[in-house]
Amino acid sequence: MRADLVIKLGGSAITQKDTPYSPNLAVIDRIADEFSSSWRAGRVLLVHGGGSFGHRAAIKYVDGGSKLFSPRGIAETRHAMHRLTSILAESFLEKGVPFFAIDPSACFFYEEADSKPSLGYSLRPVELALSAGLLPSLGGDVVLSSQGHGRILSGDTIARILALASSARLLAFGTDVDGYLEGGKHLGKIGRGELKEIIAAAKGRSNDVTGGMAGKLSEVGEYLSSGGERALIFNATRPGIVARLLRGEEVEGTYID
Ligand code: IP8
Repeated sequence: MRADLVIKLGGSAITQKDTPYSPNLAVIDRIADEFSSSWRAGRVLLVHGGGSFGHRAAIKYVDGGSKLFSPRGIAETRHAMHRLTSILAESFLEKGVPFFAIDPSACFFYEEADSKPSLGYSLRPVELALSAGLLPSLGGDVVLSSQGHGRILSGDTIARILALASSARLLAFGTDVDGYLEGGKHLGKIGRGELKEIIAAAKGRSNDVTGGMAGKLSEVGEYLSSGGERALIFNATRPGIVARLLRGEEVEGTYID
């Protein structure tokens, strides 16, 4: 499988994080418009986060980490992500973009022995969707474990796996901030050698956005050390950036390579 670009749309950009189950339709519709003008079939993979849908549902049931033991909780979380995915699909399809949702819960799974989770998956449906001229789209999800429970699988992890599997030129994380912020200003570039220190600093800060940022930067670290080429953190709420990424242009944000 070969793709140029993997774009993850973070829940902070596409939902209203503080209002349960509410999409940010203005941002979703604008991004769908930008895909409609600038997307070319066969080269882009889309991933999205859970925001006030998946996280809202899961928070009632997770065990303090990422496990869900309640069948009802697993099913509700899956359904919450399904609702958000449907909203995205409607918007993209209305603009003529063949958004093709692939449920990670149906192609990712955890095999666990001695409480060591190992993530298994088949990306063949993603590959086939790409070659069929569709826009494959996967959301963060709850996926099932061989031990009989569910586990939250972040869209950030899915995006990293897809970028590595498709030898993408760029793994781009869209958030609601302008990149990695240090002292109120965003850094235009981070070298892979600086990443460890920056992740430790980001983890030490307590607000939500930074917590999310530390997770993203850790995925970027794993991506680069597994052979990934280049990653980006950008602001998906700013008009025009997604269109420029789709056209292969440089954009504002924090590049990490
Ligand atoms: O927002 C989380 O995905 P993320 C998915 O990409 C669920 O971390 C189900 C909470």
